[in-house]
Amino acid sequence: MFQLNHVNMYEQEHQTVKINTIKGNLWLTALTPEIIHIQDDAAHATNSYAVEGNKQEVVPLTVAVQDGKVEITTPKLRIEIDQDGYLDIFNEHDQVVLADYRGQREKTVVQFSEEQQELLKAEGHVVVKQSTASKLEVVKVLNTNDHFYGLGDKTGFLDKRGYTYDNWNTDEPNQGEEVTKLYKSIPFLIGTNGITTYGLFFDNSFASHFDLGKESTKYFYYTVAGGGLDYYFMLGSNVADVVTNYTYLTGRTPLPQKWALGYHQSRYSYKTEQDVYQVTQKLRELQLPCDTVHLDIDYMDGYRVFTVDKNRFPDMKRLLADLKTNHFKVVTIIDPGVKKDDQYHIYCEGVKAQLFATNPDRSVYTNSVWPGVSVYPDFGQAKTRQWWACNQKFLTDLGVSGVWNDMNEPASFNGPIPDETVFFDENQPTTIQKMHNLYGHNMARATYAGFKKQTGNRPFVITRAAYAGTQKYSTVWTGDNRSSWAALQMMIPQLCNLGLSGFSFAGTDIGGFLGDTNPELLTRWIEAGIFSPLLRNHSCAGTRMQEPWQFGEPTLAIYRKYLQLRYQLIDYLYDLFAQGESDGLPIMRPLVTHYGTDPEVLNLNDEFLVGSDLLVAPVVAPGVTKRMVYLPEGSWYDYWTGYSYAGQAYYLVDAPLDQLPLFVKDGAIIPLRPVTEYIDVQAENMITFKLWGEQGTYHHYQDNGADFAYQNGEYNLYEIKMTANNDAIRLMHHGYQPVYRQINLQRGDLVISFYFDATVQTYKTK
Ligand code: MIG
Repeated sequence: MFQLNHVNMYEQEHQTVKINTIKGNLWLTALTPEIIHIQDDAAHATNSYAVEGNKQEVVPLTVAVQDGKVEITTPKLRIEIDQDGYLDIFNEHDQVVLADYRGQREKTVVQFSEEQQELLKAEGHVVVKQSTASKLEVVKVLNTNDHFYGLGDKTGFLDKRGYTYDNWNTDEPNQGEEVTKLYKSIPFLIGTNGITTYGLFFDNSFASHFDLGKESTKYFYYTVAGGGLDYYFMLGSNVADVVTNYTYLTGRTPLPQKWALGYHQSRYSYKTEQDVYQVTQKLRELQLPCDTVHLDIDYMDGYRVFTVDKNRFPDMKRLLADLKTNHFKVVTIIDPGVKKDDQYHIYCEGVKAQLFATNPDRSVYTNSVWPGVSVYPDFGQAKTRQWWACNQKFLTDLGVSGVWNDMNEPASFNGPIPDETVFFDENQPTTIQKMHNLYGHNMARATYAGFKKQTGNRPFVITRAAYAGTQKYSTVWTGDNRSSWAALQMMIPQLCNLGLSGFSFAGTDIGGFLGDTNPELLTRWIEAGIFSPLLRNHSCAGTRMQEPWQFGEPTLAIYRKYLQLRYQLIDYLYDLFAQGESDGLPIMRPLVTHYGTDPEVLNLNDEFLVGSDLLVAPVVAPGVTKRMVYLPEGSWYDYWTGYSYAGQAYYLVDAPLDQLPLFVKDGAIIPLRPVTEYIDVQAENMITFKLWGEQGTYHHYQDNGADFAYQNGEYNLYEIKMTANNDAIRLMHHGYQPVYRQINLQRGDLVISFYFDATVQTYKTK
């Protein structure tokens, strides 16, 4: 075997250690005591789209050579790297957290022959190609009790163990549990066995593949089609900690404009001005709280982006101004595909400035999407992103409040974009193979920048495709789900795993996009989805209409009841978003986030937490009027009746059609706002805090709900402390004018009102 002497086994420069192994150099950088960046030579030279800025903190590091291994120790962990390039990671209690697998892979999955594949296709089967993403391989030891979470929007169940997944952003209308790839590529995995927990983030945008114990029960592996070995290991004492570390690295979901947390009504499409007037009038007439209406592709002139069809929308600006007086915002869709049309300024500008992807011979690459023959803006280039950002002005000038980015995997109707198609990685020409999974990320980033510049407000962007870190710029939805019970069931693990992958602001199409919904499904969907951060009802052209009034009563009344609940609880959600800027924790959380040592919750797919204080156990099957609920450690209260339950037990609870089983943790204080039909920050002068149990403390955040002034201290922070013999309200930070005039503190049915006394800057009872 290759022998290295101690002297040249490693080199150290500050917090980076370069280790000379028989597989080549490994570069290990300690970014924090818990986060280690691991790269090979190829990766060491590249830049990251997911991680922005320098994430390196000062970490006391010791490096030594022991028994032929290099040992790197931080205050939290130790890594041992041997001469063969294998690496094992231990926590401060000397427990192995993650070890490289030393054996050979057992390629156990039997493949169809080419001939068999042809026959299967002839029979009408879709033959799924095996992943070819195999240039580089990372194989880690799998233990009996290991469970996996994260990976973004993937289909299936909460615990990813035993499944395989691919990262290649795909416009996939089938979201069945067996599907391995969807719209987003978030190569981030959380592993836990209840005792030790870690995160692994593979920051490589080429097509990649995870096998989490399907091929073998002894190991799990990651392979990737190109680029270098580039991953981060992060330790945490539980799942929540790992999410905090991961979002420290790739960025946190920023605080949104407050109206964005309201209800959004959408349809493919509200095709004309009259459609939009009708739907908004109906929403108000039926007292259905709503803040936003979405315009799908038919508002454009022949699907040309940054245009309006003048026949259908003769005066878009006036329409949006009218809607604004009724407190409605409008979000418009923008696809990336630019129609190839010599009379169209966007196309002409892009060709002239060389902003589109090209064939290897430098001619502009064309494929086909909604507008017909189209070209693809090359968002990997700064100049394309700037141009795209400037084009948002067309929308903001009309009064558009947010942008919905679709088709940015990117989708193509005329076959996949060929591998050799040239896309740039900043100033370097490369190919679609590297830039494909980054396409939606860079588009959303440009959109965010444009909206921020034009409006000065916190941009509201929704994107379908994403890469790790896109959460910094955009919210996401899960694309074309179905109006089926299976899709409703999958919403919970899908949104929970998106949340654990940094995407706090996520949602599904309420009621289902493809196929026809029905009253019971829509009702259960609004109940289950009422806490999804992005709350939008959307459905496909050609399907049954799906607005809350389409099915009469009792659907309408139940739908209204839950929208009202959402609006009452807006501040609870907004507080979680504010908190999320510093801890990165999502709004919708699987129970494993906080109760990872409880084996009952490791693959609990039909319950979730909202923050840490609300537990939601929706009905997600037809004909069901009772369901079993698992409540974790502690005591819990029924939200509707106040009935108290002991945790770590299963209960059979009533869930008639109009009732969402909802529980509150003992000691929680929940902010409650009077029901309104839209979110009006200006009208906030009274709020109620309700205590569940004997005592609790709560921090409430308030600002103008719109711009970035809060980052300069223009916000208020209130501390509510309720104990057996004393209730107190403390204004911990007062940077936003005004403050609440009245604050009510409630326990059970008893409400005590406090009023602001400006002379002493405190709240007092009268
Ligand atoms: O090929 O814009 O996922 O939400 O309504 C379909 C029309 C294109 C797909 C999106 C969907 C949207 C639809 N779009």
